[in-house]
Amino acid sequence: MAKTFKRTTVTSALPYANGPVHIGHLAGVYIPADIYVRYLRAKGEEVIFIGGSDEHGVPITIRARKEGVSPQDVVDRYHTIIKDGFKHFGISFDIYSRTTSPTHYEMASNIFKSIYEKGGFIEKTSEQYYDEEAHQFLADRYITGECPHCHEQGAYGDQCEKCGTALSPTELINPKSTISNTTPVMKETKHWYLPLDRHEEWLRKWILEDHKEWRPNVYGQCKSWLDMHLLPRAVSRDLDWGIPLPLPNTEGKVLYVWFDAPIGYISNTKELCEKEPEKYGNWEKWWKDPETRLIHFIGKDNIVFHCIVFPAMLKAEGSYILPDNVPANEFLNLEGDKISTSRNWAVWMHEYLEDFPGKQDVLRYVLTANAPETKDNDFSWRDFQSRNNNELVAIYGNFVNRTLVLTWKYFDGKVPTRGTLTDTDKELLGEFEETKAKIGTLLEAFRFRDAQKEAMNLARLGNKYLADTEPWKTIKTDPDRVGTILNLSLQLTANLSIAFGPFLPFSTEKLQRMLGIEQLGWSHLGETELMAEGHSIERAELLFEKIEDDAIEAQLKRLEDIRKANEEAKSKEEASHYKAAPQKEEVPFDVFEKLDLRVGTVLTCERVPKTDKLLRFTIDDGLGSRTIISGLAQYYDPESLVGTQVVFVANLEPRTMRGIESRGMLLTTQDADGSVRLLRPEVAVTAGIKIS
Ligand code: B3M
Ligand code: ZN
Repeated sequence: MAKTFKRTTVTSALPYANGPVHIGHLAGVYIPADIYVRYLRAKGEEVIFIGGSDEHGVPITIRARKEGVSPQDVVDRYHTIIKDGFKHFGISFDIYSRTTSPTHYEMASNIFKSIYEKGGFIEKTSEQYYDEEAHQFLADRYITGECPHCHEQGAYGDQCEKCGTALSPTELINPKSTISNTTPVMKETKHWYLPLDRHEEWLRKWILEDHKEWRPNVYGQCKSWLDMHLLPRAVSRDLDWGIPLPLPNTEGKVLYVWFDAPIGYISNTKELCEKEPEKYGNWEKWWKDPETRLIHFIGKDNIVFHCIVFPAMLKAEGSYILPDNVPANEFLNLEGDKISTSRNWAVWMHEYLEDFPGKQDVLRYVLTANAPETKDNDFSWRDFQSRNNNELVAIYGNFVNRTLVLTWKYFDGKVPTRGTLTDTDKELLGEFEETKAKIGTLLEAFRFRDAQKEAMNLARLGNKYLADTEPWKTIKTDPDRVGTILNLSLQLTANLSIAFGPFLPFSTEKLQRMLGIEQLGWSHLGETELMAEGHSIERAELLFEKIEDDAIEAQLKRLEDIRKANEEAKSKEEASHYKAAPQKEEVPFDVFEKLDLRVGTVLTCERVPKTDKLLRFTIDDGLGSRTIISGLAQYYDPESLVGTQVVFVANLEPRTMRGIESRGMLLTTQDADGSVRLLRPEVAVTAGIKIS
């Protein structure tokens, strides 16, 4: 039997404060979490929604070093951008704090100490790379070298980005410290480990038997981790950015970022409860009372930390509850390609808010409609436009607008009286109830995409109802009947404002204002008399506006520019790693002499019809003229070549291509970035001159 709970603690992954938040984060974590929390609040449940920035970890120190600023500067900058963005986007956290807060330092240290005192860690000494010039141990990311697999130079100590293999720093060939560029040495260091192997047994039962209801992707990932057996995991690091290890004689050591970050959920709860005790009560009830249900919203790359490592930490500490569910999402792609912060291949939340002011709900709607709940999904700007124009505007917005406009036109903006109901009317009213049950069930199962679809289906029914009853015609013959139709349409409109409430908070607020109704709780969904007869409504304003092509094209152009810039950077990068091909076998001079190489002058040059690549040259070769076909059409404009000189092999056997006999071959070179160039003499020479 499902357990009943008194209250719910909802957390959403703490984004690293070393870059802004993009649509992948929104679709995967923050929008679903926000929908869920808004739904619980609308039901009047006791719920708390915790967010915050994750401000530790090596990537932040690397970024700071690159920019020549302190890690604190980096996290201050991004924490503000992220926090403000969430606020404008309507992610309704009860608190959005950060892991550099004093409350968090204290909480993380205390939890570490508590586990330590209970004997929950093991200590191990191992050898790790140390930079003797910088006097510090090197995090994996601070070591580069040659990949033992693909022999790429510049592979990192934790991964080769070229072939994707996970590495450990000792596998790198010829390792170098990225701090001093010197060769690091091995040195002994002591660390504290969480012995996950000791937790394996209860984790197996707790997840694999007691939580079969978890999403298949989450359950499956946990199962494969557990089946591979768990090993002790280090929870300390030699680093100068992080929470100092709260043990004597451990200078230079900090808590591993994945140890402190999830504790951030607890610290932020404490900070909030201490700020507003009347509203939220004691923080401990949100984390220690077995009647509290804990839900973590995260992306799929964080599953192991939230389902295995963090629960093991909490269990080792002993006084905390464990998560009841971890509805992790898969990834969202952008225009068919993986979202990437380093390649700037993303739609950033703060930029969207600038480019589409007031359209938070549109992005919320589209990202929920495409939520990667069961598999990776794609965001495209064309789909964004069409979901806005064909669904939000044409279905929901259109129904609401027609209802409000007609109410003004025929009834002076007052809710008309309801007369006898027809079968069509009764059918419509029946749908309200049903929708309520359907949306509620889906939301409780974390199926946000389908839940939103149900709300839209209700709006669809509204349009169908108006099309079937045709009040604009009936008004001439039976105005009382029109009163009934619009009364019901207004009831439906009020219902839609509740049904869409968790998904589209901005439009809901606007609609409820136009309808002149208070914020209506979820329990009112399904009611058929929300709008009292005679009640006045405001004049209709559009809930959604059409998005024109130019706005979409501007976004596509931006992405196209980024794609081009990335390609250029990539070929430059490849060129910088270019390795000359090994030398071919030696040949005697007389073999070389057999080749007849000459300079010629281009007389004519044109594209070979119906080919992409071929150019047809007529060359003055000193003896007369000859035809040569060459695959240069992608690199040269044929007209620009007329009159220039080329070098060609004169005595190559003729070849026929596309029905044209080519006598000889032009000499070219292809650079490491792929660009092709003709070889020519430094200054013009007589046509037909031999090369030797
Ligand atoms: N900052 C990883 C991430 O943003 C990490 C999540 C922490 S949740 C406690 O993907
Ligand atoms: Zn490699």
